[in-house]
Amino acid sequence: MRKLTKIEDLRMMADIIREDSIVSLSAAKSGHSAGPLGMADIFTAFYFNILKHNPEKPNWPDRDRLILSNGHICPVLYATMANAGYFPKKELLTLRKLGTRLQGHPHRVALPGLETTSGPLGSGLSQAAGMAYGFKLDKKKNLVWCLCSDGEQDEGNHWEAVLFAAKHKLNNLVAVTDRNYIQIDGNTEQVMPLDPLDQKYRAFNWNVQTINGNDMQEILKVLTAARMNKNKPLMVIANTMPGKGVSYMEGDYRWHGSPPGTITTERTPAKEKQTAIALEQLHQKEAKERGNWYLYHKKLRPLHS
Ligand SMILES: Cc1ncc(C[n+]2csc(CCOP(=O)(O)OP(=O)(O)O)c2C)c(N)n1
Ligand SMILES: [Mg+2]
Repeated sequence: MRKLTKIEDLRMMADIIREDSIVSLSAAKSGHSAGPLGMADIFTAFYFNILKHNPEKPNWPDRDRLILSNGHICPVLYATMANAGYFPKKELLTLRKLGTRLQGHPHRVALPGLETTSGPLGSGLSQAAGMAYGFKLDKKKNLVWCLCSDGEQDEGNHWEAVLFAAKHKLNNLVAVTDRNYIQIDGNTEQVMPLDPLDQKYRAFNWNVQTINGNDMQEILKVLTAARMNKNKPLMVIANTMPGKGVSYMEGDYRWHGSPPGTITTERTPAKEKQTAIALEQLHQKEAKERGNWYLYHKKLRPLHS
């Protein structure tokens, strides 16, 4: 595993992963932008610091399990896995193409390193809770992490898993909610209110932590401590900015399911300029954080440079 321990290195990697997500989405001409950009910091923290995993041995039995329940944000999963060494970065350009291993929703059998096939929202926490329970029965120490979105918590199945995990005191299960307040048709609180989400999980007998999901320091602190989680399952509510890093996407639900170059809003530049502007904005941010580190680790540069 390629481990990064310095906060500035992790921040820079997150920016590279944002750029690579945009490059692959633009090449695909379809797919989801807002969630991947918002979750890039958390994915970076997982694959470059927190997770016990080995890209060269994806089936290593002692690995942690990371389940992506909201499968539609997989462009960021693929960009992170490629940078972590699971497959060549140029394969990111095959996103959503016919026959690719990088399907529009993750296909476990196609790509080594994926733990589940996902896309139907609301089912990932059940899968993760089942795995965590299995590890308990087998007296194994593996940790199960489950990434979920806020919109998918409109699904009843999600809450059945919440009950199950609390009943079995699955302290080896840590879920992270991408609390970006958007879903396909608008703001979550208008479509189907979830707040106060932290109190709901406490009432269901979970431990709860709330973090700024775009602050690397906070992410590392809470996810590192999560390894010591005791007595109950843990929900980390990560407040994130959908579309993080691209000015015309930030906070706008209309980018939930579209790549740059495909839609016009009152905030967007002309369609044909959207990809270039997104990459320029992300690249400037990355360049600021880059310093000498970049020269040393040149091979980690973004796909398009
Ligand atoms: C069971 C199910 N119903 C509907 C969909 C279609 N769908 C895909 S993403 C999405 C919005 C979910 O909200 P969220 O995950 O919070 O969106 P994001 O924050 O990533 O924009 C919907 C309704 C689905 N994938 N599965
Ligand atoms: Mg959401």
